[in-house]
Order: sequence, then C-alpha cells, then structure tokens
Amino acid sequence: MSEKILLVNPPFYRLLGSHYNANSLGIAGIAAYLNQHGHDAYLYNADFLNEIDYANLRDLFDGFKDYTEFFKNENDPIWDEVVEKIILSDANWVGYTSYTANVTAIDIISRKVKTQKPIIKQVIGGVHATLDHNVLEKLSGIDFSVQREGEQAMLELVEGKSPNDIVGVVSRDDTGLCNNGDAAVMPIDDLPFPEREKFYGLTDEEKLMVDVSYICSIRGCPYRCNYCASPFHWKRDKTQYRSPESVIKEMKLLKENYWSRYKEYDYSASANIGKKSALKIVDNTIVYFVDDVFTVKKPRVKQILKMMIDQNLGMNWKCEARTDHLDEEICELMAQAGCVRVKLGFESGSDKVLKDIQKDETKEDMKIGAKMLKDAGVPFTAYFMAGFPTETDEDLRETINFAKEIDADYYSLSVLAPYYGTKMYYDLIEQGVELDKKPWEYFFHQTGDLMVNDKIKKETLNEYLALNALNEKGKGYV
Ligand code: B12
Ligand code: SF4
Repeated sequence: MSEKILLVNPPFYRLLGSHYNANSLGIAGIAAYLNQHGHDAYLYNADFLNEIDYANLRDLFDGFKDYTEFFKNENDPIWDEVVEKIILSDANWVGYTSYTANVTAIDIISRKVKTQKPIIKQVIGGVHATLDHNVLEKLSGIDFSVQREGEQAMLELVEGKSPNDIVGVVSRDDTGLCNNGDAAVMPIDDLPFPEREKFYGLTDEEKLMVDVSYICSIRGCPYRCNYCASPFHWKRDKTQYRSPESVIKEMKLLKENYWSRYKEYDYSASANIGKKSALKIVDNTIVYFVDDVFTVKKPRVKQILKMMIDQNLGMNWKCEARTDHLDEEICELMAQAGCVRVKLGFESGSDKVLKDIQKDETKEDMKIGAKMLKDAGVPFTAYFMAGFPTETDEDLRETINFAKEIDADYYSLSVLAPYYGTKMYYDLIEQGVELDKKPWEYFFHQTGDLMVNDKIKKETLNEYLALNALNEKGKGYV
C-alpha cells in the first residue's frame, strides 16, 4: 500500500533572521527512494522564506539572543505554523532531519503534532539522531529514530516491518530503547537522484526559488579532525564514492531541467556575515558539491573534471577540499571545468594547534595548496576558527598573520563551538566542561564569545574578527 510521507527540514535559520531555501539532500534522498518504491513522499522545508517574508527580517545573525528565546516560548506562532502545515499535509508518516542545533525545534513540533494527531508516526534521522543513540529518551513526540543512512530503514518502517527487526532503527519497548545499530551502508551508485520536484507548502512560483543544485558525490570523509562530526556520523572507513559517470549524469539532469531557470537573486544558503548584499547568489547557476572533501581521491576527481571538460558541461560549480588533496593538474582542470570557488578549512595558522586538532595537515601544505589554486586562477574561501582549547594568544596571532598571507578571495572567521558528537566534545566533557548540560541550540553559537578557551586576549580575538575587513578586497561570498 502506498503511504503518504512528509519529510521535514525544521525551522532554524528563519529564527536567526535568515533563511535556507536550498534542497536539503538528506531528506531529498530519502524521498526519492520512497517514491521509487511506489510511495508518495514530499519535502517540507520549514526554513524556506519567500522574498517578501525575508525582506521583512532583520539583518542576518543579529539576533542570537532572540533566537534562543524562540525555544523558551512554545506558544510562539512559528511552531503552530509548522505544526498546522504538517497536519494539513495529511501524511501518515513524518520524518525530521536533525542537526544538533535543531533538535529542540523537532522536540517542540513533534510533541504538538503528537497531541493534535497522535495517529501520525514520527521519525527523526540525520546527523544528530545518528550521533545520539538515546535521542528518543528526550523526544517524547517521536516514535522512531534512524541511525546513519535513512533510505532503507525509512522504507521498511513505512511498509510496516516491525521496528525491532529493522537495522538502523531505534524504538521503544517495555525495557527502554531497542537499538538495532547503524543502518547498512547504501550502495551509493544504485540510489535514485534526490527528489527535486515534490515540495510541499510552496506556491508554484515559490517552488522555482528552491536551489536544487546541491549534489552529494561522496558520503563520508577518511580524516579524523577532532572538532568535526563527520568521522562519527559517516564512519571514516565506510566512506562511499559515486562513480564519475553517475556524478556527470546528475549534473546533466540539473542542466537540462533546472539550470538558471528563473530568478535573478536569492540568498539561499546562510553564512555568518554581516551584510546581506554580500550574500547575493544567483541560485541554480552553481552546482554545490556538499562532499566533505571533493578532491579526496585524486584520480577520481581528475576523471570527473576531465569529463566535465570533454562533455562541454559549461556549468559553474563549487566544492569543499583540503589543500593536501590538490595538485597542479587538479587546479588547472578545476579552472577549465568551471570551478568558481573552493572552500578550504585552514582553521589555524599555528602548526601546534593543527596538530592538537588532528588536522593531519601542516601550515606548509596549506601554503602550497593555496598557491596552486592562485596560480591556476581558482578562487577560494578560507575558513578559520579561534578558541580551540589549547590555543594561546600567540597561536591566534599566527592565525591572523597566516590569514593575511594566504590572500583568500573570501574569509569565514568563526569562534569555535565544540559540536555534539565530535571527539573534542567528549574530550572536553571528560576534562569537566559541562557541555552536556547545555541546551541543543547552544551548539549554534554566534555571539563572538570564546566558549572553551581562557588563554586568548579579548584584543587579539577582536583583531582576528576584524579580518572580516579583508572581504572587501576579495571576490565575495560564493
Ligand atoms: C551541506 C551542509 C550544510 C548546508 C545545508 C544543510 C541542509 N539542510 O541540507 C548548510 C550550509 C545550510 C549547513 C548548515 C549547518 N550545518 Co551543515 N553540513 C552540510 C554537510 C557538508 C552536507 C550535508 C548533506 O547534504 N549531506 C548529504 C546527505 C545525503 O546526508 P545527510 O544529510 O546526513 O542525510 C543522510 C542521513 O543522515 C540520513 N538522514 C538525514 N535526514 C534524515 C531524516 C530521516 C527521517 C531519516 C530516516 C534519515 C535521515 O539519511 C540521509 C541519506 O542517507 C554536512 C557534512 C556531511 N558531509 O554530511 C554538514 C553538517 C551536517 N553540518 C553541520 C553543522 C554543525 C551545521 C550548522 C549548525 C553550522 C552553522 N553553525 O551554521 C548549520 C545547521 C543548519 C540547520 N538547519 O540546523 C555538522 C553537524 C554536526 C552536528 N553535531 O550537528 C555537519 C555534520 C558538519 C560536520 N562535519 O561537523 N550545513
Ligand atoms: S577533513 Fe573536513 S570533513 Fe574530514 S574530518 Fe576533517 S574537518 Fe571533517
């Protein structure tokens, strides 16, 4: 029997005065799989805002304090708006995608849905559900949690298989929680492309504002940086790579059906920068490879890049990479194949800090990689963080000097937040830092305050944050 399923991206950026209008690939992948198996699955992005609603909001990220207030007031109209839409959808299954920062939103919404229409079965999946095996204990409105890849587990749930027999599902039983471990790794090339049509709750005009040009070509990352959730979410040794043929096929599908088909503006993705105008991105004109390290397998990426060039795709794209997974040939091919931005996590200019955070990359590697991109004319964004637990004032000074030296096209300068489920998070708890007592939304921290460091002087931190001025000279945010 065909089931109606609503897959929800909970509100998050909207609460901060921003929005997120792109297609959320986790739930889009699950929807495609369910639809391929004869079900009726829709995507509901509760973070979506149309042009008018967005224009009425304050400047980006001014309101961290207001943002936390939303979670204290369960009667705020935003929660009822989302709940009402869920109920109106008439779905008998609802699935929420989770990051740590949006778990409280899922809690509030799912409890209200449970009260108003208890017959709806509610499922949580995604990063937080994978990292927190006991998340069901904290979410009374949710019936099941899915760990790791959700396609097969969600299909078996909606098709009525006993939750106790589904790999990857956590359910409740008389003794507490029944945890069936992580879902099996999906054969990545056999999966259907993500759902890009069935958007719930949007007008036809609004549907055209969804940026559907995100592509996931790799699931996981083989590295082990201690501030990052990826090694625990995907498991390093289970990293999956799609074939170059499959990646090119998806790019062609985008080009033929969605490429730059409508608008002249949007700010689909969020970033923590002060000026909205600097976020002006034209959607569906740039493919975003959301892979942790797009270039991680050099022969594979060279093949993909050569195929983009040989087949005259003529599409612009951006990706995330590591400087130690670049070489001159890759950089040249990237330039020819339409790469408009490489996002590089430099994190620190201090080799001591890089070692402490298990980056497995040195400052010298980073300089070499950045130079190769510059020589090939490929623009890059440099991501830095301040406030690592062992970082001294001198270390941050090294970061400031290094950031100036590499001359990036755009800088993203953050203060470290120890995310739930990372090695750093557990190490800090062991050292007595009570991160586990903080509300979930604490892990999205944009106040500019140091969270787990008391060695860095306020003036040095201010000098670091003032590096934002360098963005005036570069090629802007992409
Ligand atoms: C692209 C991306 C973004 C984009 C798009 C987000 C989106 N809504 O799609 C943007 C830039 C907006 C973003 C924002 C943020 N992100 Co982000 N993001 C990513 C990234 C790089 C890829 C996500 C992706 O599309 N993966 C591909 C899909 C296929 O995988 P998936 O989403 O995990 O889905 C699979 C499973 O998780 C599961 N699943 C997912 N949802 C559901 C739902 C159900 C019902 C079921 C059954 C299963 C299921 O099945 C899916 C298919 O197998 C990941 C890192 C990574 N490589 O995973 C970080 C990552 C998810 N982000 C992270 C963080 C911290 C954030 C921010 C908090 C950062 C910030 N300070 O702004 C915000 C939070 C946004 C929010 N709404 O809460 C962390 C999460 C850590 C944590 N403990 O929560 C990650 C893991 C990065 C990291 N390595 O640490 N992000
Ligand atoms: S290389 Fe990037 S994605 Fe991989 S573990 Fe390090 S920070 Fe995470």
